[in-house]
Amino acid sequence: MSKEVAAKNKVKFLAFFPDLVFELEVMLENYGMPADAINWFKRSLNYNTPGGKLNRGISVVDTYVILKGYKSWDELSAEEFKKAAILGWCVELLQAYFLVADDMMDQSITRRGQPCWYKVENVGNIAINDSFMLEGAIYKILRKYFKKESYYADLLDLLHEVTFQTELGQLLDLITAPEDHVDLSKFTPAKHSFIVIFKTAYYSFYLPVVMAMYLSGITHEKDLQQAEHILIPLGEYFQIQDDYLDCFGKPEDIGKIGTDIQDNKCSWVINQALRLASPEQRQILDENYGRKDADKEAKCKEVFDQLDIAGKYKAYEENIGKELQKRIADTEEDRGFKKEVFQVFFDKIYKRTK
Ligand code: GPP
Ligand code: MG
Ligand code: MG
Ligand code: MG
Repeated sequence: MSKEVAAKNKVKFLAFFPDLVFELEVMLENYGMPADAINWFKRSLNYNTPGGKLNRGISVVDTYVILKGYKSWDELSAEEFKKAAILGWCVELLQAYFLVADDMMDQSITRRGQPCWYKVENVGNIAINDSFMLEGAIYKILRKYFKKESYYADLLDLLHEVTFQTELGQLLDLITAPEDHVDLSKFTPAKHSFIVIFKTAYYSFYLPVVMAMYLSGITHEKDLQQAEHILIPLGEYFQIQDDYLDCFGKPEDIGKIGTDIQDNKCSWVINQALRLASPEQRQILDENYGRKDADKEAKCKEVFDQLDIAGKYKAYEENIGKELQKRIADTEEDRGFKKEVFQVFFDKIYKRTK
């Protein structure tokens, strides 16, 4: 897909969001909510949902188009676009819910080039309830538009399962990174792998594709398994990029300021460093990692540079790229599934810098 077509699709997808905000506004009016509360919710929806790359949401529509054998979004009927776009926005609402809460847990400062929602004046801890309501919005919308569909229960089950998986990943991410006690020997590649697959891969990669599969009726058990076989390692790679960019990316590219070193996170970067460090370098990491101190953070980055973690990352990226391409090539298409679904995802994220 050309950049121009992708940009045009993004505009079309974005233009649908205000309709959903309006639907939600009417629902709150029907509960008798006062105007200031409705406005608060609208502001939270608009601040937290549409500002990112929208890859996850748009990929529901892209995947549906490919599975139906259409050449472009132009072949979608109005009804088809609406259904796919609603599911796409449900993924974006799920993401908004996670990010509002994650930024509080990670004590982050900025997100998508603006202050994190809890950092906005007069928001603070109300952001906890706002995050719950972003999640609740998903189910209000699905109830309105999908209740009569044969796959409604499957959709709900999928969302609940994937949400729980994400929470499991988040739990392990958090308890592996205690604020007051740094113990780098608790980090292992296996733990890292579990964290990133559960906190990111399921909701970001597996969820949007399976939603589009339900919508298009291509739901053979073997195809769901193929989706998992490729999308989970693809999502693991995506979160490893996120870990790498947290340390080595530019804030103006990634729209956020990295916090992983100061937050004592079991990230891909520190796991590589622990594998390669000399006893002296290990001691520097033990004494400086996971401390709320910019100078100590810089000392860790010096060790990462000495160990050429950036070079190790480039090598990892080449290898995983080849492995994923092989898995995509091996995808069976006999039941109507299309390997292009995976290829489009791969092309969007391979060697990303933001
Ligand atoms: C991203 O990890 C993980 C999530 C967004 C899942 C949060 C799950 C919850 C149940 C709240 P991250 O902290 O590395 O993301 P970022 O770098 O964008 O802050
Ligand atoms: Mg986090
Ligand atoms: Mg975070
Ligand atoms: Mg991160």
